[in-house]
Amino acid sequence: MLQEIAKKLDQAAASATSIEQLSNTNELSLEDAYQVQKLSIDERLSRGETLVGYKMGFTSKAKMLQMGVDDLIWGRLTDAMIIEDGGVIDLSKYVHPRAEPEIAFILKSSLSGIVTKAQAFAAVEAVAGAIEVIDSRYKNFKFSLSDVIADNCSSTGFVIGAWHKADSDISDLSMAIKVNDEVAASGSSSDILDHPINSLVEAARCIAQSGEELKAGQIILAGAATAAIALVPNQHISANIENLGSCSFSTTNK
Ligand code: OOG
Ligand code: MG
Repeated sequence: MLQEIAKKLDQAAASATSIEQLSNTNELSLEDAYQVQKLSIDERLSRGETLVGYKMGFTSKAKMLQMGVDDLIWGRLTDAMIIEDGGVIDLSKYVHPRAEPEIAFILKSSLSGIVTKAQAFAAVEAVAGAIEVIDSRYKNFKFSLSDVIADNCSSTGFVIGAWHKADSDISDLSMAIKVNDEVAASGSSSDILDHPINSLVEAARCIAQSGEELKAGQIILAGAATAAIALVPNQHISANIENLGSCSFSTTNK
């Protein structure tokens, strides 16, 4: 049964079509929802995609308020989700995509289970500003907590800006997302669990519950600092993050 749901979600993502919320007929336990997520990612891995890291979700008040959900969630990132900085995304490949400004970490050593902030910092190779493109496979971008977890936490793409030294101060950086050079939403890196490093600490803890660990070379997205912005044709989307610079992408004309 979980395998069937995983295939349905994988197909919905691959074909950019929306489906009814699972919770309308059958509310999964959180454990089953994470199992569905894993099985649906296994479908992608069996097609040749590779796991490149993880993303954290609902790590800021702005996101929790926008989506009406108030628990941390995590999803998996594959190489097929990488959008080049300055690249163009084809809107026909998404259901109803949105973009949000994030902070990314790349690790130089593994992190697993309960770790201190100091241990998390020590595992970081570099930090960067990033944009996550999310796309719910559910109608109207509405979901319960278990729905969104099963749907790999709406993961669909991400842009990473230039990498900066691991000891860069990321405690309280202004973060803005711009549409065609106008600020559409802004916040601070401190809006992400008070400090984005706390998101990495949480990532290590949550992912260990599924028997996995964060590994050297993997990328972790700390979660958006602001609400997400709906994508439409002909936009230039950029994230400007104090001291970390900017990164961007554009949308196609339809
Ligand atoms: C779920 C993903 C949340 C974040 O950064 O908080 C997330 C969603 O909003 O669809 O990626
Ligand atoms: Mg996000």
